[in-house]
Amino acid sequence: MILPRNKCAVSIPTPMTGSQQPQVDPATNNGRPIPTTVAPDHWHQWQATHRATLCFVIKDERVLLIRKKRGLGAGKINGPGGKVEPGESLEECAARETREELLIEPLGLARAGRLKFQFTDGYGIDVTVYRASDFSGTPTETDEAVPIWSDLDTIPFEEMWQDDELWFPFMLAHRPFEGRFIFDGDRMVDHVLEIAMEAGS
Ligand code: 6OG
Repeated sequence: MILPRNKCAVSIPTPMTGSQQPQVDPATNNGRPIPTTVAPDHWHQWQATHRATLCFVIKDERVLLIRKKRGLGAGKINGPGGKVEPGESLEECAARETREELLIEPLGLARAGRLKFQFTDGYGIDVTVYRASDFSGTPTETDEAVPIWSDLDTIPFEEMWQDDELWFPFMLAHRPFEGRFIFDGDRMVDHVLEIAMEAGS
């Protein structure tokens, strides 16, 4: 795999199933090929069904997570986040979703990385991850989420999406990351993670 000079790749091999060729499904991806592996040539024309964000408040050696009550990944532990609304910037989306789901205002937002997810049923979601260094207000349960503080050394990855364990350490280390993932339902079937060599902001 050829990577930009300031990137390195971390990839744990996963078994590939099915055809190695991109499939065309006009119903779900505007006629564009749907990637079936993370090989770069499958992603040149990739367009997500939705753009979305995640926001992780990290303070005093703890990270603020949620138990998600509805939407994609309901029942799992994740960060607050959701789909970008028309006219909204990614950062505005991350802050709004955190306000709506936990009734707090995230402060000191910084872009941490980007995750491109292609599901085998044709759905694709392009997620920008933010870190926040502080917040105002009190994390509160809402219709959408239950707040959960986790120590950084006991993050409950077994209750999170399978990809999280791969990129979380780089988010915590302020190392910008970019990943591409193929999911079959809940199961990650292929992935690649590219990490910037130098720490970000
Ligand atoms: P709503 O349905 O809530 O937007 N999301 C994922 N997050 C992680 N960590 N791993 C995945 O692996 C994910 N797929 C989606 C992005 C969906 C929310 O779910 C996140 C959004 O915050 C497949 O509007």
